[in-house]
Amino acid sequence: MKVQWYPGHMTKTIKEIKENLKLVDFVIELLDARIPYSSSNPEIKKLVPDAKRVIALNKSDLADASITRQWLKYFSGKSIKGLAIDSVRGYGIKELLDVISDMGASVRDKWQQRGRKNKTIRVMIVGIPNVGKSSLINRIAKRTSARTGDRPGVTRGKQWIKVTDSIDLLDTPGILWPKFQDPEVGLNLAITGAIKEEIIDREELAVKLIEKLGKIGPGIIEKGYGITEAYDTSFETLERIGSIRGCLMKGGKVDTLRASRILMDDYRAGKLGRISLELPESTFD
Ligand SMILES: Nc1nc2c(ncn2[C@@H]2O[C@H](COP(=O)(O)OP(=O)(O)O)[C@@H](O)[C@H]2O)c(=O)[nH]1
Ligand SMILES: [Mg+2]
Repeated sequence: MKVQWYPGHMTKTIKEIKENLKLVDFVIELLDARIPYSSSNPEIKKLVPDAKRVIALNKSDLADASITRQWLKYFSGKSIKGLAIDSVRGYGIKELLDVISDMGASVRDKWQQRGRKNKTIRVMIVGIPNVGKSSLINRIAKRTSARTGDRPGVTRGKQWIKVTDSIDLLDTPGILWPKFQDPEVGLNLAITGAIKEEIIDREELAVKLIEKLGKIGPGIIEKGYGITEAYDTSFETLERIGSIRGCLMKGGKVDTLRASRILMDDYRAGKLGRISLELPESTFD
C-alpha cells in the first residue's frame, strides 16, 4: 500500500518550529505509544539535542503496557528522558512536569552562578498531527493557573501557560510531519488515525490491520468479534466481521466498507484491547 501525504503547509511549519525553538529551553516530543517509531520525525533530532528533549509516549492507555515499558527502557538506554502519559485522563502529566522541573534545575543553577535570578524555564510541545498536542496543552493548562499574557520585549505575540513559578509552556505546539519513505510507517500512521482517511483505501487498510493483528497476537480479532471459524484470507475475516455486526447490503451481500469502518474505530478506541504496533527493534538509528 502506498500512502502519500505531504501537505504544503508542513514545509512552512518547520520554519515556525525553528523560530519557536529559539524561545524555549526544553522540548516535549509527543509520540504515539502504540507507534513510537512511526510517529516520530527524524528532523527533531537535528533541531533539538537529546539533553533538551523529553519523549512523552502519549495515548499509553491504548498501548500494551509491557511494550511501553520496553520503549522507555530503550530510550533510557540512549540517555533520553522518556515517560508514558495519557493526555485525556491526565495520567503521567504530573511526572512529566516533574521531569521538566528537574531538567530545569540544572539550567537555573547555571543562571544563578552567573548571577541571574528567577529565570523562567520555557518549554514547548512538538509532534505529528493527531498525536495529542492540544489535549496535553489543555490538560496542563487545566492543572495550572492557565494562560499568561504576552511578555513584553521577550516573546511578543506568544501566549504562554504558567505551569509553575519557574516553568512556562508555549501555548502553540510545533506540528511535525510524519515520515513516509517506509510503507510500514505509512500503514501504522493510517491505522492509528494520524493521517487522513480519504487518501487510503479503507478496505485495504482494514485487511492490513487484520493481518497485522494476526501476527501481533493470534485471536485478537476472533475474540473481539466472537468469530469461531478460521478463514483463509483476511478479506473473508473482514466479511465475517461485517456479517456479525449486521453490515448487510441489499441482496444480503456484506458491506465491507462499513465493516472496515467498524474495525478501524474499534482498534482506535481500544475496544480490541491495548495493542502496540511497534517494538523498539525498529530503532531510530
Ligand atoms: N485514548 C487517548 N486519546 C487521546 C490521548 N491524547 C489525545 N487523544 C485523542 O486523540 C485525538 C487527537 O488529539 P489532539 O489533542 O487534537 O491532537 P493534536 O492534533 O496533536 O493537537 C483526540 O480525539 C484526542 O481526544 C490519550 O492520551 N489517550
Ligand atoms: Mg491540535
